[in-house]
Amino acid sequence: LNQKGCVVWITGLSGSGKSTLAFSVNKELYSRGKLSYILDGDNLRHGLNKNLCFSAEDRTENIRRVGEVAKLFADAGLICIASLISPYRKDRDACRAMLPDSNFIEVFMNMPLELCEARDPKGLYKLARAGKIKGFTGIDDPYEPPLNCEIEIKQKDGVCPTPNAMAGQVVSYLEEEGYL
Ligand code: GGZ
Repeated sequence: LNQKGCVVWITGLSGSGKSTLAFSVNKELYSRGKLSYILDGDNLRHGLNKNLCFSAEDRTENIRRVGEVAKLFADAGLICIASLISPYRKDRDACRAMLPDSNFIEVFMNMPLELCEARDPKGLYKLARAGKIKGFTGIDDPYEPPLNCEIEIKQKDGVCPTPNAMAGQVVSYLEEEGYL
């Protein structure tokens, strides 16, 4: 395997498109013969992190564990794509600090709350607005946007980039940095 590992860390609100981006990047890397692996917050909460809820402490522990696992994948030479809300800046920075700095690539899904809420793929925003879910990120729980992310994905003229275009942004960056 001739491949330099790294962590692509995708952060953003629920419904901002993190998983879609992760799958799209994964697919493009596969087609280029590169080994990658997705760590998705929602999925890991069914296994590795099933004892964790959504308090600030549990989210911090969730991010810490996934950061450690992502580091192992990167050490093994894979491009590890982590997709979690990861609402706290200090938690993301702690994951960055686990790796040589340039090996942690933070991708911010900078989508307006209104858009995420309108998509509401699992109906969770609706439940949060109705008070049936407490502490939902963006509604009654904080999200701290990155200050120095490597990649920002956002709308242009009120239009969202396609999954392919979003993945293109990430893949171009990986190319420039010598990972591909
Ligand atoms: C935020 C919640 C919550 C609360 C359940 N707040 O969009 P989804 O549904 O599929 O993914 C979200 C997932 C968040 O898990 P993460 O591990 O990424 O969160 S964190 O990084 O903050 O630890 C959402 C669902 O779980 N979900 N309750 N209260 N999202």
